[in-house]
Amino acid sequence: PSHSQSKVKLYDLHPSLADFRTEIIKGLQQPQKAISAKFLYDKKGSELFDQICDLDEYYLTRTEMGILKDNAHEIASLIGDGVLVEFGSGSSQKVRIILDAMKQLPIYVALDISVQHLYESCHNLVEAYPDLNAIAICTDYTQPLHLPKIPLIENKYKVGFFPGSSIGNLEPVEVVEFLKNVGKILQPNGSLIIGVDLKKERSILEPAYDDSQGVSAAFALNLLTRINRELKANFNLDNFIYRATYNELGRIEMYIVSLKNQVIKIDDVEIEFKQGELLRTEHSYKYTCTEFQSLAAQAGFQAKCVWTDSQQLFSLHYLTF
Ligand code: AVI
Repeated sequence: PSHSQSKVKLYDLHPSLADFRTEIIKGLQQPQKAISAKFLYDKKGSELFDQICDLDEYYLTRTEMGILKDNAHEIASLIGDGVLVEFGSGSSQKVRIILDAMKQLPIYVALDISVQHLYESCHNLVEAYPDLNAIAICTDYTQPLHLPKIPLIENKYKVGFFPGSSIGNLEPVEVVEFLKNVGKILQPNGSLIIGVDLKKERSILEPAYDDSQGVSAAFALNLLTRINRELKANFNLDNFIYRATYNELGRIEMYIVSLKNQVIKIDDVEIEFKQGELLRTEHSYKYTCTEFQSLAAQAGFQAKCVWTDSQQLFSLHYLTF
């Protein structure tokens, strides 16, 4: 029996949660209505996103897991005795594929914004890998950040891990800023393993973001339910639909569409929607390998190697800083 509870060290940097009300109202008062994708992930939203990951049409998760499995030994040897730093660790599932292939477990640092999810996931991980040294840092990894002084990892070779193609939900300019920030955390001589969804035919991409069971639609529309509940708003969900389209900018654009002219109240604030008006919930950019490598180069990363699946659906890049 292992007494692993004490093996997770938690540092809570108390990320300032953006003011939900202020950001939502600001987003809805813009000429092109838009809401930041981070607000999709309340409890229900996180559950729906997990369901999306299991959909037949959503090839991303299983394809990336396959690439990780197929190359786990090479990845493990690249990490060696370095410190593995995961950005947005969520439920820390994919990292297990790497840990399973390591001769000696690395020190694992998990960064995530949700303190409870972070701590529970690290705790479960340490249960499964009793010899793992896990450090959980609660922080908003999309904001410029410094790691606290942790003697165990200071001056050690660090390998960043950012799976899931979450990088695709940032605008390209934000990608460069984010990667610069990642580089600062990993330096000197750090490296990064990052999952990036590849450009491909519309006939594969669009169903992945608008599936036959309507889970993707429910995921987006849950944002309105959340606003109704938390901000005393009166969105009628029957008057809105979800739409996802891939366009020549190389991105999936996800929208909520108003089915009629209507005025919504958020507490005492009125928001007008025209029939057919769009509220943007997310962008999901797709990159060729060379497109992504040149973005990464702008942030000071050198492309060392890229792994893909046999159908060229998804890429996993290994970059050094
Ligand atoms: C989290 N992120 C990588 C997902 C994606 O594929 O862009 C978010 C998502 N939204 C709807 N389906 C998936």
